[in-house]
Amino acid sequence: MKNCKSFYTTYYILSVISLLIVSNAAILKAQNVPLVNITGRNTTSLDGDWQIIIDPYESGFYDYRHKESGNGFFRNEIQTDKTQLIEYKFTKEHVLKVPGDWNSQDPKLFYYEGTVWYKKDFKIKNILDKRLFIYFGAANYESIVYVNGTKVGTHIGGFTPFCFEITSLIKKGNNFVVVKVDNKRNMSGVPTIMTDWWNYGGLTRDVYVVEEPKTFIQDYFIQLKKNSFDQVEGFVKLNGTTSKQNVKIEIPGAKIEKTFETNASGYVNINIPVENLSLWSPGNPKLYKVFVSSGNDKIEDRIGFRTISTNGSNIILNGKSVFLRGISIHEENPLKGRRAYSIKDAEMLLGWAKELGCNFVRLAHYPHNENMIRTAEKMGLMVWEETPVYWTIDWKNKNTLANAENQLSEAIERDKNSASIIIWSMGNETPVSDARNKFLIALSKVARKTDGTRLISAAMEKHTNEGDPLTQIVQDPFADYVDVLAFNEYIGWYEGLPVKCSKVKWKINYEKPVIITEFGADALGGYHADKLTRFSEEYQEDLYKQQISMLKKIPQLRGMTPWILCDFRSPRRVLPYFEDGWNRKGLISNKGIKKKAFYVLQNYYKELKASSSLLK
Ligand code: GCB
Repeated sequence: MKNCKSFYTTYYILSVISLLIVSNAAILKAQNVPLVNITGRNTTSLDGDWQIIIDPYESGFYDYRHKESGNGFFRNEIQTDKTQLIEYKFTKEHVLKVPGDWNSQDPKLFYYEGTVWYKKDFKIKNILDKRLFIYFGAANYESIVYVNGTKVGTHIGGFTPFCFEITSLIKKGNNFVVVKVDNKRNMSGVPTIMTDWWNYGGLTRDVYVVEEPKTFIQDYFIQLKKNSFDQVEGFVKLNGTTSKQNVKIEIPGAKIEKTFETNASGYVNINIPVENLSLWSPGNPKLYKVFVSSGNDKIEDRIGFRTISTNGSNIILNGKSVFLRGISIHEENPLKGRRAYSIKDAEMLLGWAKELGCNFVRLAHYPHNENMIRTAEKMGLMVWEETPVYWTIDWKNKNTLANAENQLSEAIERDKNSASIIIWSMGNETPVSDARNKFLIALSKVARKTDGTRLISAAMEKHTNEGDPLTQIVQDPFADYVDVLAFNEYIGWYEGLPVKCSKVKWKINYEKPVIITEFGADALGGYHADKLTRFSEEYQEDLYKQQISMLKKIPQLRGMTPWILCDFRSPRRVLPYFEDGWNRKGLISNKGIKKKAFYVLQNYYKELKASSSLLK
């Protein structure tokens, strides 16, 4: 009992100290400072081994009354006196690799959903005349960051970058960062508790310390003006100035050099006349070197220039109609059964898409890492980028909407200079209701306001005409707000057998381009049977043949992204032997086997490329 009392006294004192640290942190007013083009900046990588503590009860965060104590794992855990009670310790033996999900790195963490604390020591040689930031490519789902024992910020959302200023906390020499990463699902989150993909937790993408001069280039938007081939438009935004500054933009390959003057807060809209740019397209993935400079700061980027619009039911790329030969992809390396994060992962996945004959990929169901976007851009693949507004969102909850808007804004902030991205998707398979319509309309307004150059869509649902089950229609008020009408359908898998495809009629009363964002069937790679046997490669092959014949009859059809390039892990897929925790709709198995349906789609895409007057 006595011991117990002294324990609680110590505990109380620790909590008070911690509270002081926490309130001190509040004074910092840390906020996310989005930095465009992270790889073009002066960075030190914090990738590699991070020490970890697995903390399912969040003891490092809550006290025994479940009150936020801030007590614990972010503080320097060095024991100064043997009587001091410390019940936690980061050790060299308990480490995880960053970038990387925790599930695939330690069998104990395979199904884990909760908190893991990460710690990394780092050195800063010189702090004079610099501003320092800590940048996370992404961490799923909620992260709290502490530097040298002080809380610097919180971020919600598993797929977009966040960055905090740490200048005032850094000492010359040794420093350390601790991050509490929590991937617990919740009903008001984005996504919610129900998804058909693995809830990989952890510091899943690269982490950097970024060094900047006092005034630096935080953000820029440099793209062709909507529907124009002779004007580049956008803005440059400096951070750290209170007076007007000059900003120079150079594109040596296009003989462009122009200087602008910002307003006193460091912001300027730009407009540059251009001539004869070599336009980016799948057949010509031309990227220009672009330099943005101001004062002591200069950033190099590679930017492609193209236009994208619609006209009636056509999608117009650089003035010509284009058919989107696509495929859907999850951000997962199927051969390793883990999150994809590296350039190599991106080259493997997108290389398979190229082999399939694609000029377009749907990066489902959340913003993928920047390597995917930049590799797609280099390879000449157009991209559909999506927010994790998926299935069962808490439509009436204002915080949920703010969260979704924030995740969308962060994705656009990061990728707005990428020629490959042609469509922002507001979400996937969200059931029509007033509250849902308002939610999606609000999101689409954010997208249009932040980026007036690209198209907007959402993977919607199709419906069946009442009284006539074979007539398929799209009846969704949100269709009025999109540029491209996209929907998923599983005729022949969740809905009847493949032969049903030959019987249905489509009545789509919109003069807008139509993309089928999903169709598919599960097949276990290497399992062969007749074409009516579920889970066989032959069933999936037949389904693809029947789907393609059916879809060709939709007059407004301008593209498709069947579900999906590779088998992917999903805890919903519990059927022994055939599924074993994998969604088997991949055209490529998790062992790298190309299933028969791969070749059906490949042949169709070859045919389209050879015969079509549409752009190749
Ligand atoms: C869908 C979802 C996708 C699933 C897929 C399936 O409609 O959009 O996330 O994985 O169906 O396999 O059921």
